[in-house]
Amino acid sequence: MINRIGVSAYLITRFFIFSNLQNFLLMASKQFTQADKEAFDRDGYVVIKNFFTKQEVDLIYGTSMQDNVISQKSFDFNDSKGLRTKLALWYTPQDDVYGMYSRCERMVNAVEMILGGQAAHYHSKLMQKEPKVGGAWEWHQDYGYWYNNGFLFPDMVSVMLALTTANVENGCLQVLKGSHKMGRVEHGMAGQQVGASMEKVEEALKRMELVYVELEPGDTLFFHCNILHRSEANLSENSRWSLISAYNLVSNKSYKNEPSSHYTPLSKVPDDAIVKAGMKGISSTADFLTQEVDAKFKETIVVPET
Ligand SMILES: O=C(O)CCC(=O)C(=O)O
Repeated sequence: MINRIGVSAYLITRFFIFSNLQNFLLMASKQFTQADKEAFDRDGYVVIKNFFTKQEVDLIYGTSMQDNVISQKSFDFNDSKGLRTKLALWYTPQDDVYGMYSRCERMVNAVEMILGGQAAHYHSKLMQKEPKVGGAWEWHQDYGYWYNNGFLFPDMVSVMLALTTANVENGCLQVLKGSHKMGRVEHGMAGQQVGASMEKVEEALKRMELVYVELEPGDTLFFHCNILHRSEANLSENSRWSLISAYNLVSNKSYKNEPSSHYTPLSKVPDDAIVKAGMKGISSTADFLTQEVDAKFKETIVVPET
């Protein structure tokens, strides 16, 4: 009898220790390491598996799916075949669950390690590539656009959090490994989108490895603003949603009229801020990009002669 009580007590204690340890491991946030930074510098990108926990992704994805402001402020980006990606983009990060993602310490510390100085938030966007209709993105460098927005230095980086599985079937991001070292290449209109000079891309494809960046929810891709990347349409049955935050060095202030967040030092929040924010959606007063502004921005692109 005593023995049985002893065994039960032992099993219960073990259960509690084990489940607490499991919770602790789930909660303990991953940190970006020096080795990650070296991989980023070498390849122009790095993937950190489970950089955000399942609980955090469930909160961000769950909120975004039922966020009326996001759906009102989203607009379509058409590809050359008329397929479209829905996208909502805002500049100043707020106190909602998305802002906590952009501002949490583990994220900002990683970005500051990459940029080598104090980071500001350029913008965040929720990319919604829906089944069967989600559009393709032509080969481009983010700095191919941003240079025209008045940023003199490529001291900028994007961070993509997978909210759903991203794979070859649903049009995951493709990167050309090491292509950030080419520097900025000319961009011009490619269908309705702005794309990189295909002459340069075709040569680059002969020399560098094309990587399909397949991600599971919570996996996070850091990519250099000069890496060449594209994605195929999503013709699968499954959505591909991601939350992408772009950052700038505070000192790299645009000389154009960009919203001030791009040079305002980020106010970091603790890593548990996403969980604390819960399902807090974005305010309709956030400074969203509107389609009209984007259309104007595209007119500023100089189309190279062919
Ligand atoms: O996620 C995608 O399919 C494309 C994203 C992209 O190219 C970008 O954010 O620059």
